[in-house]
This record gives sequence, structure tokens and C-alpha cells, in this order.
Amino acid sequence: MKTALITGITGQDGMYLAEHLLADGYRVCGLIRGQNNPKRERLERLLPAVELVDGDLLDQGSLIGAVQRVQPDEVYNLAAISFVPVSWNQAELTGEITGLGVLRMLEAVRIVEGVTASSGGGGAGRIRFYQASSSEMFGKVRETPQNEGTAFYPRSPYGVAKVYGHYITVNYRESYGMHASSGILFNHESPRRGLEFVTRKITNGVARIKLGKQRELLLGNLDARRDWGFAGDYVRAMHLMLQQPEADDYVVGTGETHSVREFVEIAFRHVGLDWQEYVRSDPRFMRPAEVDHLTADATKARRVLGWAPKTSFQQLVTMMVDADLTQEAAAAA
Ligand code: NDP
Ligand code: GDR
Repeated sequence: MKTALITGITGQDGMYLAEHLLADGYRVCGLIRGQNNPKRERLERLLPAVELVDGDLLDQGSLIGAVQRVQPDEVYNLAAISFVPVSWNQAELTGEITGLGVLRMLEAVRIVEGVTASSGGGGAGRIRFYQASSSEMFGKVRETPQNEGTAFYPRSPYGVAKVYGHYITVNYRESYGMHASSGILFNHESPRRGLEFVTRKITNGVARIKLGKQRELLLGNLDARRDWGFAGDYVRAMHLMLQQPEADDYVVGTGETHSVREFVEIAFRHVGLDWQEYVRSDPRFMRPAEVDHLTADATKARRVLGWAPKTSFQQLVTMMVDADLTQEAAAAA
């Protein structure tokens, strides 16, 4: 039986990945932070098979202790400050967690395995490492679509921190021969997405408007375009990366791009409403520097990993609206 350690276990991807690995027969351990994390109880209820281990990406000793205790075969580093607007208000903290946190996780693996530079180059160490890199690294895109060779041009402190995380992962692979892979994932969503992200904000807003609990939906830039997929599909790609003989970098996305406006239209239409009657523009949700347009070229992931998304854009939007309708109706009862 293989053992996986997942950081960011309480987040959207952490939960889908844990489910995927448990179904595959893994022992799954999750790093959880804080003395009274409100998400602990929910996680224990939904995924009782996951073993929780205390630790924080800001605390090197706790990460070494976690890797020592768990003795994982695979480490998935999903923890981060992941909401882009927060990164302008808390730029230093974002650098510490989303950027330097990756170094601390890599160091924890390296120290526990006793890997040194002189032992590198030949596939040193047993533990395989996954870094959750992001299409936000492409930012103001240098070419369309974006692949593993596309130059980075991040547009937020979050994107800059992710570029550090990506390159330090590549560097540990090259310096120490570690099996460390970087998944450059494009936006992926689900009914478990946090309410602050635009997709879930829209689907939750649509459900609440339909049920008469909310009158309008305030949004920022409707023209931004993203390559949106379903999170449940994307965690399969993470796992496949760590099953390859060699570590590498992979772009993961659908190759289709849609505007926020299109997402809004489909979501409102699904419940029989005209979005123009409810959506208002609010400058509070505009960003100091925007990422206008992202499209993935996931040819390498398809060819090497045999990975392909199973959920269409339309299915994703309607799945999320339906889930929010059910949840909001139950909350009202
Ligand atoms: P979420 O925001 O849902 O989850 C983030 C997780 O990080 C939470 O479990 C959170 O724990 C944890 N975390 C935050 N700070 C710390 C810390 N100091 N120590 C330990 N844990 C911490 O993100 P997603 O699941 O959506 O994304 C997972 C990863 O993938 C992130 O790194 C994100 O940046 C990246 N990514 C996501 C994409 C997407 O579209 N979803 C696309 C590309 C990359 P807590 O509950 O305690 O706050
Ligand atoms: P993003 O996701 O920044 O791409 O990062 P988000 O859903 O926050 O924004 C997507 C686009 O929608 C526009 N937008 C709004 N966004 C929010 N949150 N709220 C609004 O009201 C709103 N109106 C318009 C934004 O300007 C933006 O262009 C996500 C995160 O999961 C990152 O962690 C991850 O790395 C990237 O996806 C890939």
C-alpha cells in the first residue's frame, strides 16, 4: 500500500485528490494547520479515512516532523494562499506561504531522506513530490495557447510566488535528482470551490436569486477569459505525474476558453433567468493588474500521461448551479 501526504487537504483539490487516492488503495495523510481549524471537523466527517497531521507551511520544523511521522511515498504540495486578490493585500505572507512554503516542503523531504547535492543526479531519494503550479504564472501571456515552454509573465504577487515555487521545484529536481514534478494547472472548479472565486460566486448567486434569497450579483471584469475545467478531472493528472519514471512539468487544461460573461449567461439560463436583470458591475472586484486571457495547450499531458478532461464547460456550470440550488434550498428549510 502506498502512502500519500497532501498539504492543503482542507481545500478544494485536497479533498478531491484524497478521494481519488483512497479509491486507488492509498493510505492518505493530510497536513492541517492551526490549533482550532474550523475545517477539521468537516474533513473528519466527509473523509474519515484521511489521517490528519499537524503542520504549517510557515514552520519548517513542523513539515520535517510531518514527513518523518508519515513516511510518505508521495507528497502533494497543494497548500497556498490561492485567492489572487488577497495577494495584493498580503503580498509578503503570500510570498512566504505560496512561494517559500514550497521550498520548506522540498527541504522537509530532502532532509528526512538525507539527500545531499553529492548524492543527486541519479534519482536520489524515494519520495516523489508534486508542486501545484498555476496558469497565473503565464499572466500577460507571451503566446496563445500556453504550453510548458511558454515564458512566464505573472501579474500578481500570487503569480510571482508561484513562479518561485515552480522554479525551486525544477531546481531541486536538477540539483538533488529528486523526483519533483510541477503541474501547471489552469483554473479548475467544482461545487467545493470557495465562494470567493468567480465561478462559485456566480453559481451560488444564481441559486440564491432563484430562491428569492438575493436580489443582485455584483461582479468585476466580465471580459476576462479562462480555460475552466472540473477539479475532479484535474487531480487524476496530479497522480499520473507521480507515476511516471521521470519527474517533469506538465500543463493541464481543456484547451477551451470562455469569458466570465459566458459563464454568467449559462448559469442564469440554466434556471430560466436573464442575467442582465441581476448582474451589476462593481469596481471593488476589479484587479490592479488583470490576466485577460488563458488557454492551455495540454498536448504533453495527453501524450505522456494519457490524461484528458471528462467534463465539458456546460456540464461544469450546470453541475455547480444544481449543487448550489440543493445546498441553498436545504439551508432555507
Ligand atoms: P484552496 O484555496 O481551496 O486550498 C488551499 C489550501 O491551503 C487549504 O487547505 C488551506 O488550509 C491551505 N493552507 C493555506 N495556508 C497554509 C499554511 N500556511 N500551511 C498549511 N496549509 C495552508 O485551493 P485549491 O484547492 O483550489 O488549490 C490547490 C492548490 O493548487 C493551491 O496551491 C492553488 O494555488 C493551486 N492551483 C489551483 C488552481 C485552481 O483552479 N483551483 C489552478 C492552479 C493552481 P486552511 O483550510 O487551513 O486555510
Ligand atoms: P483566478 O480565479 O484569479 O483565475 O485564480 P478567480 O475565480 O478569482 O477569477 C477569475 C477571473 O474572474 C474575474 N472576475 C472576478 N473574480 C472574482 N473572484 N470575483 C468577482 O466578482 C469577479 N468578477 C470578475 C477576475 O478578474 C478573473 O479575471 C484561480 C485560483 O484558483 C488560483 O489559485 C489559480 O492559480 C488560478 O485560478 C489558475
